[in-house]
Amino acid sequence: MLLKSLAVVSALLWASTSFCQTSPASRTSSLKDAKGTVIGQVTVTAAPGGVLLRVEAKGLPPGWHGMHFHEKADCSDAAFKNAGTHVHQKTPVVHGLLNAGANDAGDLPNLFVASDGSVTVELYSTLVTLNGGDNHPALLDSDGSALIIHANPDDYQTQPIGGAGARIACAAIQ
Ligand SMILES: [Cu+2]
Repeated sequence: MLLKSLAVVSALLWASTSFCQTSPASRTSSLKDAKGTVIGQVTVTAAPGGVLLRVEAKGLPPGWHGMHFHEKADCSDAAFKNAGTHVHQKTPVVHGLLNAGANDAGDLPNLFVASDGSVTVELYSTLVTLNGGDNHPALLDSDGSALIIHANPDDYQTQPIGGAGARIACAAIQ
């Protein structure tokens, strides 16, 4: 009987603590192409030591594309130049996930779009945070940030953006 009551009490305690847990902070934004058409969705979720990024889109050119976090939550022009350069903390910015001296916080792995133009991916970056901390730049700083998809793949080495070319899709993270 005592054991049974203890089990009930611990079950109640477990239930109350799990109800008290808050879900992790996240932001979901529309992904737009150069014509301003919404072609998908980007979600960034705060994770211990970084962020989890989910990209879901349709209507992109098939194949490999560079993808980075850019400085500002501004996708207002067709070339997406208003989004600024990559998110960074140190200058000069050295780009490239395969570059030994890199300090480019906006760096991300390439995206592969299927032959039907669709893509769904989740990945993790330890180079930025959603809200700050860990001495890494915050995506949700005063002017926000943007996820930019480029026309070509990022070679992860050459400056300033690994040869990724034009900006073809943009999501304002704010
Ligand atoms: Cu970029």
